[in-house]
Amino acid sequence: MLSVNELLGSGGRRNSVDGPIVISTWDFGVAANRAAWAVLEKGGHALDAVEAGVRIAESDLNNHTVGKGGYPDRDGHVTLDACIMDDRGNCGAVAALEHIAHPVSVARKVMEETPHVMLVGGGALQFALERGFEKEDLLTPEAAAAWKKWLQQKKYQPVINIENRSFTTEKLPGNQYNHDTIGMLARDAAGRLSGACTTSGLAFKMHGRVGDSPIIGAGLYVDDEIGAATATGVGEEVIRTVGSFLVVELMRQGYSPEDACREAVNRIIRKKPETAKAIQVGFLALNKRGEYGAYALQSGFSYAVCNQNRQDLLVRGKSVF
Ligand code: SD4
Repeated sequence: MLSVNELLGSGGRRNSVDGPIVISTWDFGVAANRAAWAVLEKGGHALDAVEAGVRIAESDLNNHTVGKGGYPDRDGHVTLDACIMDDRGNCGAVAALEHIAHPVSVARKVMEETPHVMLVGGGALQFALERGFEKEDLLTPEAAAAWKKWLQQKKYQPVINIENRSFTTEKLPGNQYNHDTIGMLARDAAGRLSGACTTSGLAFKMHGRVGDSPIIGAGLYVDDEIGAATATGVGEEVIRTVGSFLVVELMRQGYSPEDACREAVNRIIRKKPETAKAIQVGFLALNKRGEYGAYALQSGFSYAVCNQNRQDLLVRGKSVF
């Protein structure tokens, strides 16, 4: 994987490309983007691209974060949150879903085959099984071992940038007390926008806790007239500020994607200044013209960009702190 941070990191307020583009959160976004690109380069729909893309992160057992292999809640249950949204305002979500390795695909079925937007817990599982999804044990031996180790101290403290492998200043292997999320945004050859977001949520959360990731407007928002945004980090602060919707609305007012993300981050700081210093939240945005940008509370956030010029770009996100 190529780590390039200088190309877009400085002065690039309005990075843009012609043609299809897909962007996604964190280092593992590079691999996920490739799967999305396979759809986009053939002229496929942005919705199919984002679903295919984030499924890569969901199936990666070494990613103790998203899908199978994710760290469990404090009672040992792996509970998954995901949502998806298309260019026509259609959206679907699942929250606190257990035993299904690809929650984003269940979310898409909620969107396409029910009159609802979100199904949770046992109801979401029932729906998934009815639609033919396989019931699996999602708790891998490695994740179970991490949970048992955590139980010895039971300290619940999300670690900043646990998602990041490239730009962090922390040594990561011991920092297993958090999770990461993949948020992905795409514009296809026809100019249509879509997005998806999927996670196992914060590690060792309370049973039943739902973060921002499956909540339309918080973890993800797409408005085909304007642009799309997604969030990662401590979901409570993203929900409080309806972060992704805010980013899209700021772009509607004329903000560039990067400036919109920065303003959303500043909103978190203004509401909870002390909390904001101790946590990570990052926003990623793409507008209708294919311009993209990101901003985070803390340094160490990264995002991946894929387009016709280059499929493996990893960008260091700017930050307030
Ligand atoms: C959550 N936002 O459940 C997710 C976690 C996350 O990077 O994004 N981590 O709050």
